[in-house]
Parts: sequence; structure tokens; C-alpha cells
Amino acid sequence: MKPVLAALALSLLAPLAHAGEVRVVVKNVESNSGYVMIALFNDADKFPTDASGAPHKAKVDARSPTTTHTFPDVAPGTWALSVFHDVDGDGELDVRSVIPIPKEPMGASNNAKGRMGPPKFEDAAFKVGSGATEQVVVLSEL
Ligand SMILES: [Ca+2]
Repeated sequence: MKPVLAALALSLLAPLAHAGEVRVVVKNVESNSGYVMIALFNDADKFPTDASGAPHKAKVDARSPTTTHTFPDVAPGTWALSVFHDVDGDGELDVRSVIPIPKEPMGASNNAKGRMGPPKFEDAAFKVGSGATEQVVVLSEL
């Protein structure tokens, strides 16, 4: 391989080599029914519900009382987790019909809670470096 190509190959590999890992421990999962939906956001405007702002997403079989998932290859930076228990397994966060608040248990990193609304990105934000990061999210119902 020519030196230029070798340098290019290295520069392409470098971001992966420095990527971190985010281990998510979801607690207070009430039952084994449905899925635990986990989204890892780096876009504050999309957090916590617009999945287009979440480059990393996972749909994990619900395991009571604790469900875990690990996201590999997460770019270093500021991230926030949004988690909910999709109890009926329809892939969506069910909301109440009269007042639009969630009726399935949910949570966020740092266990950030919103006041009269969803949690804020800055409250849920945590840093990802090149190593492993563990976040414990305790689900609760509103
Ligand atoms: Ca649902």
C-alpha cells in the first residue's frame, strides 16, 4: 500500500478506534411483556421523542426488573438517553387520550424528569469518551 493510501485508511479507521461504548441499565421494568425501547440522542431539539435525532436505537425484549443493552461504537460527545417500556409491544409510546401524557413507563439518562413536559436534553446529557460509559435509567409512570 502506498503511504498516502495507508494514511487515508488509518484516518477512516480512527473514528471507530476512538468510539465509546454506552451500557444502559434500565431498572424498574414491571413485567416481561413487550419491549424496552432505548434511543440515544445527540440532537437536543429532537430529544426525547423524535427518533430522527437518535443515531442509536434499540428494541430489547423486556426483562423484569432490569433490562440491559449495550450500544457499541458511539462517537465521543454529549448524548442523552430516552427509554420507555413498550408494554403492549406496538412499537410506540402510548399516550392518554384526554391529556397527551405517556401511559407507558418511561425514563431518561440522569433520571432527568420534565416539569409539565418531557425532560430536557441538558438535564439528561452525559459525556461519552473512548471508553465504556454506564447509565442507569429508572423507569417510572407519570
Ligand atoms: Ca406501546
